[in-house]
Amino acid sequence: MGAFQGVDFLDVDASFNDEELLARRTARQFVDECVLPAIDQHYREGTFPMELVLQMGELGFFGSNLQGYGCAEMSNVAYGLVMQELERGDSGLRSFVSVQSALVMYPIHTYGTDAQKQRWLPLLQSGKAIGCFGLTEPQFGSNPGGMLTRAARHSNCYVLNGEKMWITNGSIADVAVVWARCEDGRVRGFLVERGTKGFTARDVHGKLSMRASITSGLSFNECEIPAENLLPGVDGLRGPLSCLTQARYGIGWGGIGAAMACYDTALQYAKSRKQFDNKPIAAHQLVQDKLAWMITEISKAQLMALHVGRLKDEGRAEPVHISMLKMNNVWMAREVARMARELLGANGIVEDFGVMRHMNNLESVYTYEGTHDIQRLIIGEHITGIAAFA
Ligand code: TGC
Ligand code: FAD
Repeated sequence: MGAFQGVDFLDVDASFNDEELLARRTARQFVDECVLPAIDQHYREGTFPMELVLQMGELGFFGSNLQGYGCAEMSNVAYGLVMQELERGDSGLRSFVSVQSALVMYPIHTYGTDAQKQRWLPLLQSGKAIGCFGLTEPQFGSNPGGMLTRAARHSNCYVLNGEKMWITNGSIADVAVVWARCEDGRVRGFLVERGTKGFTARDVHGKLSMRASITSGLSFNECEIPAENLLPGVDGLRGPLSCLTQARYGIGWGGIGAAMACYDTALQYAKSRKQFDNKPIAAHQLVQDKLAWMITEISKAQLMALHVGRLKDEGRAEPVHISMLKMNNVWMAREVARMARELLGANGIVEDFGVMRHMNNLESVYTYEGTHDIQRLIIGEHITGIAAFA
């Protein structure tokens, strides 16, 4: 397949400023030169490309839309374009950056003490430390409010007991942002450092999706956390849910990247693959119908991402806007990946073309950060005023 030239049917590029185009160019080049040559092997072997972490730190990808502490202070649109390009490489790579930035740096930046910020943010920004975010439990996924993990206050510490499940970067994290229910019934966030007695992490094996990403279960058994590791700036479920809003925003852009990769591959393939009378399959109406559908959906997704990004930069994006962005753009990417796989025929199932890797990854993306149907219910609650979760 030829080099990726971008996908921009509606000239959305004209709406990006120089800073945003530079961020995209930097991430695009990084993905082309460093990610794509290595990703198939990592996916096959079920390993995360750790060798890229420090480089991503140097390029300013971690916490890039946050202020201070060495962060790149990009606009939310520029941050989104970085996430788009990373997911054009692989959803696992974008996941790593989402977790580090939106689920670990964001809560420390927004709810942490000065000492917590000084200690962790420069390390996380540079990639010298890795973070993870523990909200989901074996029995509580879509409904984190049911969590069983408990934090009991002792004289100078909290004692954590419980289990977290499906945690990206769990076993490689230097610091885990863990959400637990306190004795007063309120959910609070804690910074749990690697090596803390009573804290263990164990990887999930046998994944057929997100193979180039580490996913772990976390266990807390009479795990003593110094009292100063509590995130003091928030209590209640609003704490973790506000972090999800940040991460869902990045995923909304990331889906475009995975879809672009699949569309670009399918278009190039359809123009070169010949069947019946030595004509390219792109000459058939049914094939053009699929390609036209794909580019239309990608273009709509780009416009929504750009609009929500501009709202976020103006401080006007509501969580429900971001739910719509995540829901639509990941659905779109999953459909585009499936259609691309179909257009490649048998070649669609081998690793060389990448579409099946994206397709499998997108099954996880469709489910995590709030499933597609949970985003739908969030929108439903907003427009009707009636919560339909229970
Ligand atoms: P509810 O009563 O609606 O809300 C409780 C409090 O939270 C506030 N709130 C939000 N704040 C900011 N952003 C949001 N998105 C918010 N949603 C709600 C709300 O205003 C309220 O505040 P307050 O001050 O009045 O107390 O809570 P609920 O228990 O009814 O939950 C509603 C529901 C189902 C929407 C929520 O539980 C939900 O979003 N569930 C989905 C769970 C989820 O998304 N889990 C993701 C885990 S992390 C992950 O998947 C990482 S993948 C990482 C990767 O590799 O990329
Ligand atoms: P369930 O909640 O059991 O849902 C199963 C099905 O039931 C879904 O289709 C869902 O839409 C549907 N459903 C549930 N409730 C309703 C309802 N009220 N109405 C209609 N339908 C409903 N979590 C973290 O905390 N941190 C992480 O870093 C993290 N990383 C992840 C990485 C990967 C690769 C994956 C796959 C998951 C990760 N997760 C993480 C967990 C993820 O957030 C959960 O899987 C997700 O929230 C869904 O929870 P569940 O899997 O328990 O599904």
